[in-house]
Amino acid sequence: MNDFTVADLDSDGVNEAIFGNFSPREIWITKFNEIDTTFDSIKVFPNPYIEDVAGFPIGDFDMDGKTDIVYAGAMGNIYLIECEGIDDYQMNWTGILASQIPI
Ligand SMILES: [Ca+2]
Ligand SMILES: [Ca+2]
Repeated sequence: MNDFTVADLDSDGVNEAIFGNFSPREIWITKFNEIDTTFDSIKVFPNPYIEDVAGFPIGDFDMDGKTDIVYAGAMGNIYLIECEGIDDYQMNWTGILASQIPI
């Protein structure tokens, strides 16, 4: 588990946790369950590339009112997950650091 980060990602008053899993390499978003005080899995994003990832800056970087979550991989890939609604998350953008682009 990598960079366990807790925040209310969908602004519903209940905290989510997002973290990276090493084997297999995936990003997990979970939601705090107030009844049994554990985290319930909401969404798992497999890494498109075999690389370790770290993050997770959280904000509304494109100012559209929906929370954005960013993380980056060891090979220079950058990923952005956006919260589209309560418990609804989509990977909306991926990119690569400029120094990694072949010229
Ligand atoms: Ca929430
Ligand atoms: Ca946004």
